[in-house]
Amino acid sequence: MVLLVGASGSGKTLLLRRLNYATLVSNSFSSLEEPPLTISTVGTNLMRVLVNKRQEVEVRELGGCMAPIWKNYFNVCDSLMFVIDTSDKAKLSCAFCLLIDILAHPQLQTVPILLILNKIDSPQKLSHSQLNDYIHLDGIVHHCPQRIEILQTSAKDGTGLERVVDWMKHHCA
Ligand SMILES: Nc1nc2c(ncn2[C@@H]2O[C@H](COP(=O)(O)OP(=O)(O)OP(=O)(O)O)[C@@H](O)[C@H]2O)c(=O)[nH]1
Ligand SMILES: [Mg+2]
Repeated sequence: MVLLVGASGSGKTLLLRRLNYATLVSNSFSSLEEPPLTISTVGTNLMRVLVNKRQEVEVRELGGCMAPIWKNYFNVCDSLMFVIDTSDKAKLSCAFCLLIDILAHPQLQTVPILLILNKIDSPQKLSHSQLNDYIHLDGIVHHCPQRIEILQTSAKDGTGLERVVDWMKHHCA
């Protein structure tokens, strides 16, 4: 089981729907339709993603508003994906606090983690190096015991989603 977490509005539900649709229905990450409307996840949202021809992985999104009880799911996860909205400077400090909490949690010390810098299609997006200036992202990653990878995505236009599936293939299957 993969956990998908991140602040409210960072794009988890859209990302998960895209991954589910692209791997199990359309078999393509390009020519995506307009993003479907999403509503804030109050609770959790479980979907399957096909990571290779025969193997499906279950991904459970935990809504941002559920952050105080995310920890109740840490004992059932093999890996974790954390989504950051790169287009919203005002919410970066919230993302930072949530991320630090996750990385420091005793049950997650050996869990592989994918940091997803989402919404890179947005004109307001902050680059990886700007995120380093704001929340010292590479420093955080460098000082953690977990194996952490960072990918940039747009759940809106599909950029980077194949690489997310690739990561899942190696760390979740
Ligand atoms: N421009 C752009 N918008 C995105 C992207 N990903 C998600 N969004 C939009 O961001 C808004 C919030 O997306 P959700 O997927 O509902 O966010 P969430 O992380 O699931 O939020 P919670 O369920 O409240 O925790 C929606 O309007 C999405 O269409 C992206 O890559 N680019
Ligand atoms: Mg959601």
